[in-house]
Amino acid sequence: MNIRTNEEVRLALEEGRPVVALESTIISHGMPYPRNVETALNVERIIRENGAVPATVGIIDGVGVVGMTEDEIEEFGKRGGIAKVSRRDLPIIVAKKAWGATTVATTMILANMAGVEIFVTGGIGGVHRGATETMDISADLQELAHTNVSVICAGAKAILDIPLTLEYLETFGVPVLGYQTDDFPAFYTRSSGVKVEYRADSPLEVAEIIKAKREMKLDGGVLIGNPIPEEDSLDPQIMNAAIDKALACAKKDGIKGKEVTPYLLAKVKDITNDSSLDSNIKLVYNNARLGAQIACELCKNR
Ligand code: PSU
Ligand code: MN
Repeated sequence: MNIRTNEEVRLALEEGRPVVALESTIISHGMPYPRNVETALNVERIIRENGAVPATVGIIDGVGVVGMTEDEIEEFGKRGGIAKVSRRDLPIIVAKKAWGATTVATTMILANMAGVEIFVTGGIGGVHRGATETMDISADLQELAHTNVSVICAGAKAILDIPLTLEYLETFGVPVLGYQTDDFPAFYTRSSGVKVEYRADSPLEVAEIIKAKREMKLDGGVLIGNPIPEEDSLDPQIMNAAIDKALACAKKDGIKGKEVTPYLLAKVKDITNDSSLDSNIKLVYNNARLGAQIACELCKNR
Protein backbone atom coordinates (compact mmCIF):
# COMPACT_ATOMS: atom_id res chain seq x y z
CA MET A 1 0.00 0.00 0.00
CA ASN A 2 1.09 3.51 -0.76
CA ILE A 3 1.85 5.52 2.36
CA ARG A 4 2.94 9.09 2.61
CA THR A 5 3.86 11.33 5.52
CA ASN A 6 4.26 15.07 5.72
CA GLU A 7 7.72 16.60 6.03
CA GLU A 8 7.51 17.10 9.80
CA VAL A 9 6.61 13.44 10.44
CA ARG A 10 9.14 12.12 7.92
CA LEU A 11 11.96 14.00 9.61
CA ALA A 12 10.89 12.99 13.11
CA LEU A 13 10.74 9.30 12.16
CA GLU A 14 14.08 9.52 10.42
CA GLU A 15 15.70 11.11 13.45
CA GLY A 16 14.00 8.78 15.93
CA ARG A 17 12.00 11.57 17.59
CA PRO A 18 8.58 10.89 19.20
CA VAL A 19 5.54 10.78 16.91
CA VAL A 20 1.89 10.41 17.97
CA ALA A 21 -0.77 9.13 15.56
CA LEU A 22 -4.32 10.57 15.53
CA GLU A 23 -7.44 9.16 13.84
CA SER A 24 -9.74 10.88 11.35
CA THR A 25 -13.10 9.17 11.99
CA ILE A 26 -13.34 11.42 15.02
CA ILE A 27 -13.00 14.39 12.62
CA SER A 28 -15.40 13.40 9.85
CA HIS A 29 -17.91 11.27 11.78
CA GLY A 30 -17.45 12.27 15.42
CA MET A 31 -17.89 16.04 15.56
CA PRO A 32 -19.63 18.77 13.56
CA TYR A 33 -17.76 21.26 11.36
CA PRO A 34 -16.02 23.59 12.20
CA ARG A 35 -15.39 22.37 15.74
CA ASN A 36 -13.98 19.10 14.41
CA VAL A 37 -11.22 20.91 12.51
CA GLU A 38 -10.55 23.33 15.34
CA THR A 39 -10.22 20.36 17.73
CA ALA A 40 -8.00 18.35 15.40
CA LEU A 41 -5.61 21.30 15.00
CA ASN A 42 -5.58 22.01 18.76
CA VAL A 43 -4.77 18.36 19.45
CA GLU A 44 -1.82 18.61 17.07
CA ARG A 45 -0.65 21.79 18.84
CA ILE A 46 -0.89 20.17 22.29
CA ILE A 47 1.18 17.22 21.08
CA ARG A 48 3.86 19.58 19.78
CA GLU A 49 3.84 21.58 23.03
CA ASN A 50 4.51 18.33 24.86
CA GLY A 51 7.54 17.48 22.78
CA ALA A 52 6.19 15.09 20.15
CA VAL A 53 5.17 15.34 16.50
CA PRO A 54 1.48 14.74 15.61
CA ALA A 55 0.51 12.54 12.67
CA THR A 56 -3.16 12.73 11.76
CA VAL A 57 -4.01 9.61 9.74
CA GLY A 58 -6.48 9.20 6.88
CA ILE A 59 -6.84 7.94 3.31
CA ILE A 60 -6.66 10.43 0.45
CA ASP A 61 -7.26 9.24 -3.11
CA GLY A 62 -6.46 5.71 -1.98
CA VAL A 63 -3.16 6.66 -0.34
CA GLY A 64 -2.60 6.10 3.37
CA VAL A 65 -1.57 9.41 4.87
CA VAL A 66 0.28 9.37 8.20
CA GLY A 67 0.63 13.06 8.93
CA MET A 68 -1.88 15.21 7.09
CA THR A 69 -1.27 18.85 6.31
CA GLU A 70 -3.49 21.53 7.87
CA ASP A 71 -5.31 21.90 4.55
CA GLU A 72 -6.00 18.17 4.43
CA ILE A 73 -7.37 18.20 7.98
CA GLU A 74 -9.62 21.12 7.02
CA GLU A 75 -10.84 19.19 3.98
CA PHE A 76 -11.54 16.09 6.07
CA GLY A 77 -13.66 18.15 8.40
CA LYS A 78 -15.59 19.96 5.70
CA ARG A 79 -16.12 17.45 2.91
CA GLY A 80 -19.24 15.35 3.38
CA GLY A 81 -19.58 11.67 2.56
CA ILE A 82 -16.08 10.47 3.49
CA ALA A 83 -16.33 6.72 4.16
CA LYS A 84 -15.68 5.40 7.64
CA VAL A 85 -12.91 2.89 7.05
CA SER A 86 -12.16 0.02 9.37
CA ARG A 87 -9.91 -2.98 8.59
CA ARG A 88 -12.35 -4.77 6.27
CA ASP A 89 -13.07 -1.56 4.27
CA LEU A 90 -9.43 -0.63 3.74
CA PRO A 91 -8.56 -2.58 0.55
CA ILE A 92 -11.74 -1.44 -1.17
CA ILE A 93 -11.19 2.24 -0.46
CA VAL A 94 -7.54 1.94 -1.54
CA ALA A 95 -8.41 0.12 -4.78
CA LYS A 96 -11.09 2.70 -5.59
CA LYS A 97 -8.59 5.51 -4.86
CA ALA A 98 -11.22 7.06 -2.60
CA TRP A 99 -11.05 9.16 0.57
CA GLY A 100 -11.49 7.39 3.87
CA ALA A 101 -11.66 8.33 7.52
CA THR A 102 -9.68 5.89 9.63
CA THR A 103 -11.13 4.26 12.74
CA VAL A 104 -8.99 3.16 15.67
CA ALA A 105 -8.31 -0.15 13.88
CA THR A 106 -7.23 1.41 10.58
CA THR A 107 -5.26 4.20 12.21
CA MET A 108 -3.30 1.51 14.06
CA ILE A 109 -2.64 -0.36 10.80
CA LEU A 110 -1.33 2.72 8.99
CA ALA A 111 0.61 4.03 12.00
CA ASN A 112 2.31 0.65 12.31
CA MET A 113 3.24 0.68 8.60
CA ALA A 114 4.86 4.07 9.09
CA GLY A 115 6.65 3.04 12.29
CA VAL A 116 4.54 5.05 14.76
CA GLU A 117 3.99 3.29 18.09
CA ILE A 118 1.71 5.66 20.01
CA PHE A 119 -1.82 6.73 19.10
CA VAL A 120 -4.14 9.13 20.88
CA THR A 121 -7.91 9.13 20.51
CA GLY A 122 -11.11 9.80 22.48
CA GLY A 123 -12.89 6.49 22.83
CA ILE A 124 -12.35 3.06 21.30
CA GLY A 125 -14.92 0.74 19.79
CA GLY A 126 -15.77 -2.40 21.73
CA VAL A 127 -18.31 -5.08 22.47
CA HIS A 128 -21.77 -3.60 22.01
CA ARG A 129 -24.56 -4.15 24.46
CA GLY A 130 -26.58 -7.11 23.25
CA ALA A 131 -23.55 -8.53 21.40
CA THR A 132 -24.37 -12.03 22.62
CA GLU A 133 -27.25 -11.81 20.10
CA THR A 134 -25.93 -9.39 17.46
CA MET A 135 -22.21 -10.30 17.56
CA ASP A 136 -21.50 -6.59 17.12
CA ILE A 137 -17.90 -6.31 18.27
CA SER A 138 -15.70 -3.54 16.94
CA ALA A 139 -12.71 -4.53 14.80
CA ASP A 140 -10.72 -2.14 17.06
CA LEU A 141 -10.36 -4.92 19.64
CA GLN A 142 -8.78 -7.44 17.25
CA GLU A 143 -6.44 -4.74 16.04
CA LEU A 144 -5.33 -4.07 19.62
CA ALA A 145 -4.65 -7.80 19.89
CA HIS A 146 -2.40 -7.97 16.83
CA THR A 147 -0.95 -4.62 15.78
CA ASN A 148 1.97 -3.06 17.64
CA VAL A 149 0.50 0.34 18.40
CA SER A 150 -0.55 1.46 21.88
CA VAL A 151 -3.67 3.55 22.31
CA ILE A 152 -4.40 6.29 24.82
CA CYS A 153 -8.16 6.78 25.23
CA ALA A 154 -10.64 8.00 27.84
CA GLY A 155 -12.05 4.49 28.08
CA ALA A 156 -15.19 3.50 26.26
CA LYS A 157 -18.65 5.02 26.15
CA ALA A 158 -21.43 3.24 27.95
CA ILE A 159 -23.06 2.67 24.53
CA LEU A 160 -20.82 -0.42 24.83
CA ASP A 161 -20.89 -3.30 27.24
CA ILE A 162 -17.78 -2.37 29.19
CA PRO A 163 -17.37 -5.57 31.25
CA LEU A 164 -17.65 -7.67 28.06
CA THR A 165 -15.21 -5.37 26.26
CA LEU A 166 -12.66 -5.92 29.04
CA GLU A 167 -13.27 -9.69 28.99
CA TYR A 168 -12.67 -9.73 25.24
CA LEU A 169 -9.43 -7.77 25.62
CA GLU A 170 -8.29 -10.19 28.30
CA THR A 171 -8.99 -13.20 26.08
CA PHE A 172 -6.94 -11.68 23.26
CA GLY A 173 -4.05 -10.73 25.52
CA VAL A 174 -4.33 -6.95 25.44
CA PRO A 175 -2.84 -5.26 28.52
CA VAL A 176 -5.24 -2.61 29.84
CA LEU A 177 -3.92 0.10 32.17
CA GLY A 178 -5.82 2.66 34.21
CA TYR A 179 -3.83 5.88 34.19
CA GLN A 180 -3.77 7.13 37.79
CA THR A 181 -6.96 5.18 38.39
CA ASP A 182 -8.09 1.70 39.43
CA ASP A 183 -11.23 1.88 37.29
CA PHE A 184 -11.74 1.66 33.56
CA PRO A 185 -12.91 5.17 32.57
CA ALA A 186 -16.25 5.65 30.80
CA PHE A 187 -15.42 8.51 28.43
CA TYR A 188 -17.69 11.31 29.76
CA THR A 189 -17.25 10.11 33.32
CA ARG A 190 -14.13 9.14 35.24
CA SER A 191 -15.27 5.66 36.16
CA SER A 192 -17.31 2.89 34.56
CA GLY A 193 -17.53 1.14 37.89
CA VAL A 194 -15.49 -1.69 36.40
CA LYS A 195 -12.05 -2.28 37.93
CA VAL A 196 -8.92 -2.63 35.86
CA GLU A 197 -6.29 -5.06 37.03
CA TYR A 198 -3.37 -2.68 36.50
CA ARG A 199 -2.71 0.99 36.92
CA ALA A 200 0.22 3.18 35.91
CA ASP A 201 0.92 6.52 37.53
CA SER A 202 3.45 8.14 35.22
CA PRO A 203 4.30 8.31 31.50
CA LEU A 204 7.56 6.51 32.32
CA GLU A 205 5.71 3.59 33.89
CA VAL A 206 3.50 3.23 30.80
CA ALA A 207 6.52 3.46 28.49
CA GLU A 208 8.32 0.71 30.40
CA ILE A 209 5.34 -1.62 29.96
CA ILE A 210 5.15 -0.89 26.22
CA LYS A 211 8.91 -1.47 25.94
CA ALA A 212 8.74 -4.78 27.81
CA LYS A 213 5.97 -5.97 25.47
CA ARG A 214 7.96 -4.92 22.43
CA GLU A 215 11.16 -6.59 23.66
CA MET A 216 9.32 -9.86 24.23
CA LYS A 217 7.88 -9.58 20.73
CA LEU A 218 4.36 -9.97 22.09
CA ASP A 219 2.35 -8.53 19.23
CA GLY A 220 -0.45 -6.09 19.83
CA GLY A 221 -0.93 -2.82 21.65
CA VAL A 222 -1.31 -1.65 25.22
CA LEU A 223 -4.59 0.14 25.98
CA ILE A 224 -4.28 3.09 28.35
CA GLY A 225 -7.49 4.42 29.91
CA ASN A 226 -6.98 8.05 30.91
CA PRO A 227 -10.00 9.42 32.78
CA ILE A 228 -11.52 12.75 31.77
CA PRO A 229 -10.45 15.56 34.15
CA GLU A 230 -12.94 15.97 37.01
CA GLU A 231 -13.89 19.53 35.98
CA ASP A 232 -14.83 18.40 32.46
CA SER A 233 -16.72 15.25 33.38
CA LEU A 234 -20.50 14.97 33.09
CA ASP A 235 -23.14 13.73 35.49
CA PRO A 236 -23.22 9.93 35.12
CA GLN A 237 -26.98 9.78 35.67
CA ILE A 238 -27.71 12.26 32.89
CA MET A 239 -25.27 10.51 30.55
CA ASN A 240 -26.63 7.05 31.26
CA ALA A 241 -30.17 8.25 30.63
CA ALA A 242 -29.07 9.82 27.32
CA ILE A 243 -27.30 6.61 26.31
CA ASP A 244 -30.33 4.46 27.15
CA LYS A 245 -32.49 6.77 25.05
CA ALA A 246 -30.02 6.63 22.14
CA LEU A 247 -29.94 2.82 22.31
CA ALA A 248 -33.75 2.70 22.23
CA CYS A 249 -33.79 5.00 19.15
CA ALA A 250 -31.21 2.80 17.37
CA LYS A 251 -33.37 -0.24 17.98
CA LYS A 252 -36.51 1.52 16.75
CA ASP A 253 -34.72 2.83 13.62
CA GLY A 254 -33.23 -0.62 12.91
CA ILE A 255 -29.63 0.65 12.81
CA LYS A 256 -27.12 -2.08 11.96
CA GLY A 257 -23.46 -2.71 11.20
CA LYS A 258 -20.93 0.09 10.86
CA GLU A 259 -23.67 2.71 11.25
CA VAL A 260 -24.33 1.73 14.87
CA THR A 261 -21.46 3.60 16.50
CA PRO A 262 -21.79 6.90 14.55
CA TYR A 263 -25.58 6.81 15.03
CA LEU A 264 -25.32 6.36 18.80
CA LEU A 265 -22.65 9.06 19.12
CA ALA A 266 -24.75 11.56 17.18
CA LYS A 267 -27.90 10.72 19.16
CA VAL A 268 -26.17 11.13 22.52
CA LYS A 269 -24.87 14.49 21.37
CA ASP A 270 -28.38 15.61 20.28
CA ILE A 271 -30.08 14.35 23.43
CA THR A 272 -27.60 16.24 25.63
CA ASN A 273 -27.96 19.40 23.51
CA ASP A 274 -24.28 19.30 22.55
CA SER A 275 -23.15 19.67 26.16
CA SER A 276 -21.38 16.36 25.64
CA LEU A 277 -19.35 17.85 22.79
CA ASP A 278 -17.35 20.17 25.08
CA SER A 279 -16.46 17.25 27.34
CA ASN A 280 -15.56 15.13 24.35
CA ILE A 281 -13.12 17.79 23.14
CA LYS A 282 -11.56 18.29 26.58
CA LEU A 283 -10.90 14.61 27.09
CA VAL A 284 -9.13 14.34 23.75
CA TYR A 285 -6.87 17.26 24.76
CA ASN A 286 -6.14 15.49 28.02
CA ASN A 287 -5.23 12.31 26.14
CA ALA A 288 -3.03 14.26 23.72
CA ARG A 289 -0.91 15.57 26.60
CA LEU A 290 -0.45 12.12 28.09
CA GLY A 291 0.17 10.46 24.72
CA ALA A 292 2.92 12.93 23.83
CA GLN A 293 4.56 12.40 27.24
CA ILE A 294 4.49 8.61 26.83
CA ALA A 295 5.91 8.90 23.29
CA CYS A 296 8.75 11.07 24.65
CA GLU A 297 9.57 8.54 27.38
CA LEU A 298 9.58 5.72 24.81
CA CYS A 299 12.06 7.58 22.64
CA LYS A 300 14.56 8.15 25.45
CA ASN A 301 17.53 5.77 25.19
CA ARG A 302 15.85 3.60 22.57
N1 PSU B 1 -16.20 5.77 20.08
C1 PSU B 1 -16.22 7.06 20.42
N2 PSU B 1 -15.92 7.99 19.48
C2 PSU B 1 -15.59 7.64 18.19
C3 PSU B 1 -15.55 6.25 17.86
C4 PSU B 1 -15.86 5.36 18.82
O1 PSU B 1 -16.51 7.39 21.56
O2 PSU B 1 -15.33 8.50 17.36
C5 PSU B 1 -15.14 5.85 16.45
C6 PSU B 1 -13.66 5.46 16.42
O3 PSU B 1 -13.12 5.81 15.17
C7 PSU B 1 -13.71 3.95 16.55
C8 PSU B 1 -14.96 3.63 15.75
O4 PSU B 1 -12.59 3.28 16.06
O5 PSU B 1 -15.87 4.69 16.07
C9 PSU B 1 -15.53 2.29 16.09
O6 PSU B 1 -16.53 1.97 15.19
P1 PSU B 1 -17.09 0.48 15.11
O7 PSU B 1 -17.81 0.27 16.41
O8 PSU B 1 -18.00 0.46 13.92
O9 PSU B 1 -15.90 -0.41 14.94
MN1 MN C 1 -19.91 -2.84 14.78
